[in-house]
Amino acid sequence: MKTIDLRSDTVTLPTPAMKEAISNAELGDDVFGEDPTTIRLEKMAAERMGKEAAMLVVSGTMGNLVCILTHCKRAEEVILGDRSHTFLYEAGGISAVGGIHPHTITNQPDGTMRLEEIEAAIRGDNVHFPRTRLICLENTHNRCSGAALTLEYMKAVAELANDRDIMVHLDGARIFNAAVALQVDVTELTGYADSVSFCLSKGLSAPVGSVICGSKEFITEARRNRKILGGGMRQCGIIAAAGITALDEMVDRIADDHANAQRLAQGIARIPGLSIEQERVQTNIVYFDMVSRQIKAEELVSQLDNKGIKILLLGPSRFRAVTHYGINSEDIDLTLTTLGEIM
Ligand code: TLP
Repeated sequence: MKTIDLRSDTVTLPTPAMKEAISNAELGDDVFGEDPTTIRLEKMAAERMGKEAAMLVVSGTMGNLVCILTHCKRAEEVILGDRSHTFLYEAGGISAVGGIHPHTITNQPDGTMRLEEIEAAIRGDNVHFPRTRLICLENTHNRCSGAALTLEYMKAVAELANDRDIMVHLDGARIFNAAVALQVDVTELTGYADSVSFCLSKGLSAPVGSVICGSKEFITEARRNRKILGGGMRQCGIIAAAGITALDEMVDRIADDHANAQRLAQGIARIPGLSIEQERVQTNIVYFDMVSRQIKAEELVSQLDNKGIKILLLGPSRFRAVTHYGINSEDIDLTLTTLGEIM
């Protein structure tokens, strides 16, 4: 029986082409700057993101941490959403490692932070205050229904930041999902950020890795911060090779994941006892809720699990299902039938 694993797009396994690329990868020691495959991926990633330079890192968490460490010194402040991945799920790394102060602002259901709230959060010059150095955006926004932040919003934040001499970092773990959903080139979105971190190992299906992108100067400094974190890798062409295949072959098919997420959301809307804000489903992430009192949320998850279907429980009655390369439309239909039967 096939497991239908909808817990995350991080569960995707490498494609046959990636495995082949991995086994044929030309390798060297990347800490000496001598791994040709990593150099190729970094050049390609920088071009795709419209930035001067790029650097491979182990994970999205490391990507955000290295970028934020590179922008901010100790006791400086970063403005970020209260539902952002960096605030919720990165183990407090920016404070623990960098002594960087997080200033959270409410994330609206569409993943934005209100501009006037960002503006009000920027500190004046006063000895009592930390200095505001950075604003972090997340696109797509994981905890906010996988929402894609629009070009207009990204531009407005960038203008606000530029006026105040503040940098913008983009957690673009799923930036290609945003570009596909908005039907824009990814560089149109990344153009509004000074640094970007994007993941190879989510919707793009590579086994490991994220890439950070920015100016040459920024990436040179980031290389030192990655080293501090123990993230200097040797023959990481093994990882980069799959990343190159991911960028070459896996971006366009993301539209299928979005179509499957729509199919799932539409089906869930028809199942009594479940509720979903269907209009919020824009990309590959589907949140829905249990409203029936006849079955507990944990019970639904475990009954699905017994039938080989995995979803995440992310609150007392809130579920998340994420579509990806390992999921096709029949899997969605089987999930819906099973959900309907259990409910
Ligand atoms: N998100 C994971 C979990 O950590 C929640 C998931 O399953 O969605 N930024 C964003 C927006 C993310 O969603 C994630 C991972 C990361 C950063 C961190 O990436 P990794 O897991 O590679 O450290």
